[in-house]
Amino acid sequence: MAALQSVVVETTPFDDQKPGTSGLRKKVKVFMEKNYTENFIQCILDALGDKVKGATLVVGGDGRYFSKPAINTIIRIASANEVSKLIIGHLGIYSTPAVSAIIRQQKVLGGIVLTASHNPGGIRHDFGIKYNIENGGPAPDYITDRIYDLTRKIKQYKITPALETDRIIDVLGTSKFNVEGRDFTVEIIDSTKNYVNLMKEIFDFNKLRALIRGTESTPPFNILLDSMNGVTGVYVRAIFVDELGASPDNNVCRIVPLDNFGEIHPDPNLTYAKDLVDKLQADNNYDFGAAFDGDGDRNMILGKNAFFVTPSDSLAVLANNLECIPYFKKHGIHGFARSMPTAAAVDRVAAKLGKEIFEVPTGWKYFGNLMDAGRLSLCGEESFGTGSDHIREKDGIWAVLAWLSVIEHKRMSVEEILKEHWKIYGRNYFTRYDYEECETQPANEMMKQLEGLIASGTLVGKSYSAGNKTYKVEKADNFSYVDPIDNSVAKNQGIRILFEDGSRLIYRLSGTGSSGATVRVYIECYEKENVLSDAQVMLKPLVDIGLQISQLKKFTGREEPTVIT
Ligand code: G16
Repeated sequence: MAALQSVVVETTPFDDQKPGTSGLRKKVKVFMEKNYTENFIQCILDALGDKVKGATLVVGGDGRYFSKPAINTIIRIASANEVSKLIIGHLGIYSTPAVSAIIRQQKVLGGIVLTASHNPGGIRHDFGIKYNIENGGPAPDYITDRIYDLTRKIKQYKITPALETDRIIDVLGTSKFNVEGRDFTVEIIDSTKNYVNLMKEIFDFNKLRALIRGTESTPPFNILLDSMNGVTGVYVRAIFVDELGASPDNNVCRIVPLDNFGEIHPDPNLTYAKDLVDKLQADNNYDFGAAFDGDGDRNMILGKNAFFVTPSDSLAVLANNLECIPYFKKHGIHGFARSMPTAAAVDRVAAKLGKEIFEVPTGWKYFGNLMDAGRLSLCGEESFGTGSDHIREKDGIWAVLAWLSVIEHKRMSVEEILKEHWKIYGRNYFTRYDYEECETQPANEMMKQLEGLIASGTLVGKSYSAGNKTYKVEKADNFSYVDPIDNSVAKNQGIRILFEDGSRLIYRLSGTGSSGATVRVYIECYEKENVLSDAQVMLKPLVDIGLQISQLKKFTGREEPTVIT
């Protein structure tokens, strides 16, 4: 085989390649700009230093528009940078949790994940690239900071232009190349096999099959899973239809991954997964519903008649019932964790069970060290993320299997399980207001104004009233976190206004958007006895106070949020 030659291409830096909460996310047309994708890929490899030489990396993503050209670029650049092997999901498809799983199973250096997660896809919408490290989790801040630094200085990238990539990801199998005398291998593998095996090890599939199919003495438990045209479709088919006997006609929907997600917003919340909500409300034969996002790490859980489980409650309920899942019987239950804006329901479970509880900044990457140190078994975020230490990403399919295991074990409906939980622990009412695509400058000014209020010290001790409620501020700060394992510090992770009765108001700017600013306001209160009220009604006074303190309407010009969760 004649050796292929690599070349060095001169380039200039882009000033907007700072990775956000989970990787670099931009409009497709930005990634299409000359050298934009090439620069970023080269900087990821440079950030890894010498370790990249001779290394194996995993590549895959949610299959959104621009995935194929991006994979071809990665193949050519990796080969020129002395990577020895790429393991790529068939057709470029790999859910984010499945990438995490295969990185761990194959014990490789890391992976490049091509996704903008829950952001819309297609030529007019978003693309994204992120790097996951050898534990299978998103790169920590020190690596993404290094990548960003490099993107601001890059002068050249290396590439093997003659390496034939056309249709390479369409066919399972191994291709070998000689690049300047070195062996370079591309292996295209089935994207589901390893992940399905992992789920079989974690859960009792026989019990779950009996739940879904029914038995002589129990009727089928009727589920409806909505993949929202995202990547989970292939996993839903492999696990729920092929393994657990769910009906491909009645129990699953939108399971063919589309590169534009069928022009929907693949974000599993009450606004963007309204189709599923409507279906469950219209047909009370369904006992359970769940939706997933584009790359399969987020989940939304619904009960009969679309009874909504907040992600914060979902985490707490799972924490309280983990022992019915074989994986936790085998590995034990260590600590729990949640991101700072996530309601504190799981903290109460941790206290009762005598487990450690951690509060980390928003971003799954902050859970990784705790898991690697054996101090964290289960964690979650209000942003529809739930997962465990089986991998280092949140995992939508896992969350549904976990919920079905709890239901199978308790023989109760979703609503009954929640009501029982609130009776024992009280209820952390929670809602999140999103103001999407605001202008960046006024949104920044609003945050600055809040910073100023905190710095002035005038908030603490002040009382605010709305409706028939009065709340007194106990503490106000900009959240900062010291990682208990490596002592790294993450500052400015969200404005917190904490009230004497435990209620909280949190303000953050989203780190996952591709343009403009999305303001998120998180509102939480706790009730010991009054647990069956409507969350929006309960939280209305605090919402009004939150809008008053932030002057959100004045700064953003928005009368109403885009999404209420
Ligand atoms: C990403 C991270 C999550 C995080 C979320 C926050 O989610 O993986 O850990 O909670 O971003 O988003 P934002 O900064 O917009 O509030 P994903 O699903 O987009 O990868």
